[in-house]
Amino acid sequence: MGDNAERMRDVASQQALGAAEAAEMLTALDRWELQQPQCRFGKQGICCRLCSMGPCRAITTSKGEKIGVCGATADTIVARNLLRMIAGGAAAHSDHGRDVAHTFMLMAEGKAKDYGIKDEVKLRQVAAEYGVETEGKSSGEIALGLAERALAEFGQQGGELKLMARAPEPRQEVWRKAGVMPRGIDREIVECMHRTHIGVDADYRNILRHGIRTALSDGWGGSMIGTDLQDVMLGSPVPIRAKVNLGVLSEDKVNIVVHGHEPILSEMIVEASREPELLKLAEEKGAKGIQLSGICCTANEILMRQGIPSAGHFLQQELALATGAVEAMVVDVQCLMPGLGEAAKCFHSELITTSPKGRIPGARHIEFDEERALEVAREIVSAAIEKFPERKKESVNIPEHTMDLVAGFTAEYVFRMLGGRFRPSYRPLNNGIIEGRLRGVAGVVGCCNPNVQPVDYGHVEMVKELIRNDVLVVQTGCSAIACAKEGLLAPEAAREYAGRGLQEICEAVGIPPVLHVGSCVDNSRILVACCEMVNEGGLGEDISELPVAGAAPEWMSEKAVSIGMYVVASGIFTVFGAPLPVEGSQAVYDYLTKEMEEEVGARWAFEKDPIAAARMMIEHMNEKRAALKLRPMMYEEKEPAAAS
Ligand code: SF4
Ligand code: MSK
Repeated sequence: MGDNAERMRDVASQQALGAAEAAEMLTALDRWELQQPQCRFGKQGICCRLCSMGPCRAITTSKGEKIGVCGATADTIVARNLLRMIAGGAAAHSDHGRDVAHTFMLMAEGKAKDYGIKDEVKLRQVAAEYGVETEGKSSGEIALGLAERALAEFGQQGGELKLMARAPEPRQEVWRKAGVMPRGIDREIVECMHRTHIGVDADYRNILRHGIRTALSDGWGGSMIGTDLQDVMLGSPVPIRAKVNLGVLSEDKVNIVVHGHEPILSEMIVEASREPELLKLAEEKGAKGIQLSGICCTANEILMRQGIPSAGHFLQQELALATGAVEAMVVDVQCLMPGLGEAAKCFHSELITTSPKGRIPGARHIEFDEERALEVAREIVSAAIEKFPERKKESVNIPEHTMDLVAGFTAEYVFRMLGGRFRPSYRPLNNGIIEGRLRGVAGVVGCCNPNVQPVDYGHVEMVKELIRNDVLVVQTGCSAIACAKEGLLAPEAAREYAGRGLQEICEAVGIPPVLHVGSCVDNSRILVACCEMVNEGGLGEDISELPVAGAAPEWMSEKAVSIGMYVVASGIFTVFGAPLPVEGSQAVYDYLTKEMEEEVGARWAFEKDPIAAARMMIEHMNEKRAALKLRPMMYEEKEPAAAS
């Protein structure tokens, strides 16, 4: 297997890769090497197995056309495959949102007694948007009304999703005109599956437009509902200091690592892990306490709200186990590697699945029940404690590295904070852009992927290039964790890495140049922040006029595809590192990278070199600034940096 310094960027992960090798534990990076060379047809999106006349690879005929047995062209096959990816991603986010709404309903009905209303202001604000009567009503009554309306969005059959109305009016008109306004969340996802069944939709543009509609139902529907109701029920995050990387695991405490995406159970595990009885039990078993940490977006959720440290991102899940110090890894849904089952067997670690939707062979299953949430959490924490005596000291290898970060920024809090506590407003942010102190805002999000090595290279180099050119960066998901490990999410990073204009703003307000806004569903916060920027005035009438851009330099999941599509469809130029699997169709490629601009005011781009990709984003912001006739930037643009 390769040189670990060339495989992963951070030293802690390199060390853990060494520990995995010593324990003969295969990681995703090892399995990725075993997969080389990967299938060219799959990469180009021209492999179809939608019916059993196939599987077909779009084969070139004597007339030069690429077709499958049924006559589907490469354009049709590529578009259908992409639509199914969007359906998968939107389904994952939206089912998360549905589960949150379901728990919210149980809470409002008094059945999920361990939950309550933690953000009354947001409850009233969101309820009002949904048309729920708030005047003279108790928070319980309002919550019940909101739960009913939010849940109804999933099964809605016609009309428009409620939260689409958060977008500026011209944006809504763009969606209506293009025929991509989502009608109901589940409806759009089901229709993806219908249209891609053999013999239905063969027009690639028609297929892709439904992809846009489905992705919008994720970003402005399922994901936004998830974020909003989580904030109301679990509390809206506020900036909080914490630590990140594998070194957050403890040598002498019971280590519990929560992993996946939904904070509903993990919030309860946080509570249980602080209970005196369980701390006493841990001591009785010889531990000095309980160390809770997280992986992936479950980590981001409890990091944002509780300051619980993050042990790492998607490609560090097996590495956390390789430290030999994890008593229990508790997983819910999404981004859980099936390989965890085998990895856990190399040590004393217990892998605990908790969702009926996400079971893994070899794992113990303790099923979550919203109506007994804290009780289930206690059971899980006890199970972890019981494992502590089995830990073998000689197998423990915890890398020492950790990094400080500040997380917990939201659309409501962060930009208003720029306006100070007593004058909450987006005005200072907009003014910073108008005056040329800030070039614009970039959302850099998404996964990490063994296709980009050393892992994290794409995120870190892109973000450094952006902030040194006075671009404020907002992040979610694994991208945020990757940059946090590098120290980019600490306030001190402004002085070290940011351009002078961004530095002045960060120092005046006391924020890092890179803001952690949450988990994958929380990309909806970025959409809301863009709406607020437009509403504040001075930067055009629509999101597509803003000097903003999006990126996912190391994307891998279907969710990332859905996110990319709804971000572009919301009017934001977006660059992915590796191209989507569409290169088998020039027509689909052109639709995404050119035609979408005419239809929705923004387009996709693909660029593997993260610095070159950052320059594309900077160039885009410069063009938008020029179109808005904003003042020239106060400080000069810098020449592209050499990779660090
Ligand atoms: Fe082949 Fe058409 Fe069946 Fe796809 S749907 S497997 S292209 S015959
Ligand atoms: S966890 S979807 S690897 S960002 Fe949200 Fe990370 Fe991507 Fe999963």
